[in-house]
Amino acid sequence: MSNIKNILLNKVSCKSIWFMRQAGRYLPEFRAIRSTNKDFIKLCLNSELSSEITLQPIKRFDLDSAIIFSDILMIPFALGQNVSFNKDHGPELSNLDLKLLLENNEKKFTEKLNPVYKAIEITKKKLNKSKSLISFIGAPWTLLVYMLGLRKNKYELNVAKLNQNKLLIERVLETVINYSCIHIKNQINAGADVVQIFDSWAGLIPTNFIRDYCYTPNLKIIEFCKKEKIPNICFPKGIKKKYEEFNKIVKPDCINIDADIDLVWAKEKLSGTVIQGGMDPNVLLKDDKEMFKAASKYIQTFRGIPYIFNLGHGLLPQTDPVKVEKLVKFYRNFNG
Ligand code: 1CP
Repeated sequence: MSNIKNILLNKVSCKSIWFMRQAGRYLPEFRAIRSTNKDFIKLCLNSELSSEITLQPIKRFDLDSAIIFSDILMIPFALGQNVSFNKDHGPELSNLDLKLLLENNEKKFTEKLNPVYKAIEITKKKLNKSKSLISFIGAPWTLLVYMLGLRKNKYELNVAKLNQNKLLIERVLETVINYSCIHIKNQINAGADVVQIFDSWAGLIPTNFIRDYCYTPNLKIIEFCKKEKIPNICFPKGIKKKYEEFNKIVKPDCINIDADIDLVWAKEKLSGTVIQGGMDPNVLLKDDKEMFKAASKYIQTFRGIPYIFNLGHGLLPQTDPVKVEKLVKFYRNFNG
């Protein structure tokens, strides 16, 4: 059984390390491919290249898991929205047309994302059997933030828009939950071992909406995973002390903590659930001594309980790959 699957299903403590955004802009070999593939969506739909990019960090650092090179915005794309990635503005989506959204069906959706599933198949064949292949989706709320343009700027929600569009939000959420389950199932059928659900913008949700927009949609997806026996990881980033309530309600196999979460608090309040991640990705921009000190804290606090080493968010584009290599070596050799 692959490494992470074993930890998630059997709740065992063993060494396991991978990084969110491990395939990406900090790697020169990724930038080389990206520079001749200007259309990001097209690149995600190029199964051979997507598989090659997925395996780049595994070749370099011998990590325990690969995460398929794709994007959370492949779902809105497959549902008919135009998605473009502009260098300094982040992703841009065309206006959502509810009528068109509701005209989708499973067959059409699956056909559009077939290259992603093919990339998983290719990668699985090339990946050493002891390693896990992680698939992912964006949580429904996080997708809605992009699909309906719910942010005023990078870190602020347009609360008026949220209040004015409750009915629309309900409809879109329901549809997104439905297709997210289809996308998970297709990725697992193609050979993925685990699914991670990124609720990257959960921290923006006002408290009075947290149940409807964060807990319930994540719960519906986790209930689907449990029915299908799919090992799962939730990442409700930025919800602070609400991590405890989220974990009690949603009950994922594993929960990724962010850098705001106190380790000792997490160990106590999230006990029974496998914990993943936590370390601030900015730590990799500091000197070695500081980086090792921070990593030791995580390794020592979670020693003896099921813990997967990772970060509190994705690796930053300005990270030096040499630092990643040093961190992996430090983790592998850590005994103290
Ligand atoms: O070269 C480029 O300009 C593209 C940069 C890039 C990359 C490498 C984007 C655009 N997406 C990706 C790949 C990606 N996205 C992966 C690959 C696997 C890996 O982790 O190695 C994953 C898991 C994602 C997931 C993703 N996309 C999230 C959730 C995780 C997170 O970072 O919070 C989110 C929010 C997105 C949207 C997105 N896609 C790309 C960017 C720059 C963003 C974030 C934009 C924003 O801040 O709103």
